[in-house]
Amino acid sequence: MSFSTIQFDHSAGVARITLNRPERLNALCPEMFPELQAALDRGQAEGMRALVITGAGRGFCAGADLTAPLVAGQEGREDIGLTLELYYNPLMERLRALPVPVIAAVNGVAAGAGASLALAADITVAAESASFVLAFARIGLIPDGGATQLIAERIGLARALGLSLLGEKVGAAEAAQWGLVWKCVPDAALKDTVDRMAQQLAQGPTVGLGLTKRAVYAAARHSLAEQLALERRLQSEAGRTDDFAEGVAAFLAKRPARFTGH
Ligand code: T3D
Repeated sequence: MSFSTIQFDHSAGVARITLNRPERLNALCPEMFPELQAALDRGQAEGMRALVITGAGRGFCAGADLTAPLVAGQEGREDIGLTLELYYNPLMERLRALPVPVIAAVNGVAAGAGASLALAADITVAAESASFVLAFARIGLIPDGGATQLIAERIGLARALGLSLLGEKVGAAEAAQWGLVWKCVPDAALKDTVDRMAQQLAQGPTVGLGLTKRAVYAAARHSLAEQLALERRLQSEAGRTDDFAEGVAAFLAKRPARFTGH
């Protein structure tokens, strides 16, 4: 599949998806969802070991394209809920389930479902001039794309409700102070910071990192006993990898580990 609304490249284990509709602040249009899914298929088929999502131009993603809404359902009986079910939800669930780390490099405003996308990443790094705005309230919708859960989990109910109900913009520095994002960096440093991070992850013990992501996300919905049981199961898997053997051997030999991702 060739891409018209995104760019995709993959080099040395790092796949990069760039939302590429800068004139609309990379708003999510109907063509973008199949392209995003196809890019993820390609990355997985090519053995990506880390994924970066970013935006072209001055925005990260302005959420749903309000000039070309993605409507699902029969004519006259369109249902935004069905649109979510068919397009948004599968994307968010797929990012969560990807067995490799996902980094959002938030280069500018992330609004509506664009904020959800930025926060669906495992690590969100924001440029100083970036901002987050739950614009849903301004148009009579509820936060979607997982935002009602993702935001409260990161910053607590008081701030999640404030942002959701007031639709106020929060800048990257404050977002980092609140724990909404991992780091806020100077604009000029965003690309290098994220590239270095992605390379580090892509050269890491991929299976262990994927299992780590699974365990951390599962924790919020488990009792301690359930979580301990999950850790026991996933650690068995991690302990059988070549990378575990290599990590221990490298430590004992006082040399850097050479992980293969197996
Ligand atoms: O049906 C479904 O798909 C349901 C799913 C819904 C999920 C959602 O995401 S709902 C929320 C949708 N998003 C918004 O409501 C955000 C709308 N945009 C804004 O509030 C502002 O543009 C921003 C706060 C994001 C940025 O403001 P600013 O001042 O930096 O830029 P701007 O001038 O408003 O925008 C620049 C251009 O991008 C402008 O086009 P123009 O006038 O230069 O031709 C603007 O219209 C366009 N643009 C920005 N956001 C969108 C958009 N075009 C289409 N859809 C957008 N969401």
